[in-house]
Amino acid sequence: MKTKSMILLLAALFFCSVLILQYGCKKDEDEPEQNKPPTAVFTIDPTLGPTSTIFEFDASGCFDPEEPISVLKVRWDWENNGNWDTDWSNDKTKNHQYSSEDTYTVKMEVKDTEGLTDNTTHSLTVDNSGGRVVVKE
Ligand SMILES: [Ca+2]
Ligand SMILES: [Ca+2]
Repeated sequence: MKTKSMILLLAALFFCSVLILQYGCKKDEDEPEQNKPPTAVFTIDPTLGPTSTIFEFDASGCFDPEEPISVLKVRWDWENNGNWDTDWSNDKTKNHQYSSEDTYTVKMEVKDTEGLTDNTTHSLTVDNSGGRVVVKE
């Protein structure tokens, strides 16, 4: 009777070990470390001004599910012409001045350390009229 109990106990222990091992392995398969892309966010201050304006661009609102903002890199295209005007940088703020009046679309791209990216655009207006409305009489 005692031997039978021992065998049952050992069998139970073995069965439990197999279950634990299987669960452990399965858990690893179900939760691979999957990197997700960052999210591009930036602000422009001001969004309207004359050609003397030094516009300030701030991408410190960017975020990533896995990594802190300090390791994310950003780059800028001041007129969204497809040519990046800055190199990748950890510095999230930039200044830029426009030499001619126009409405510009600014594009910013953010990249995490594994190379996943996101980008977004905002527009600003360079206008030397001072925002005055010209009224015709
Ligand atoms: Ca990421
Ligand atoms: Ca450009």
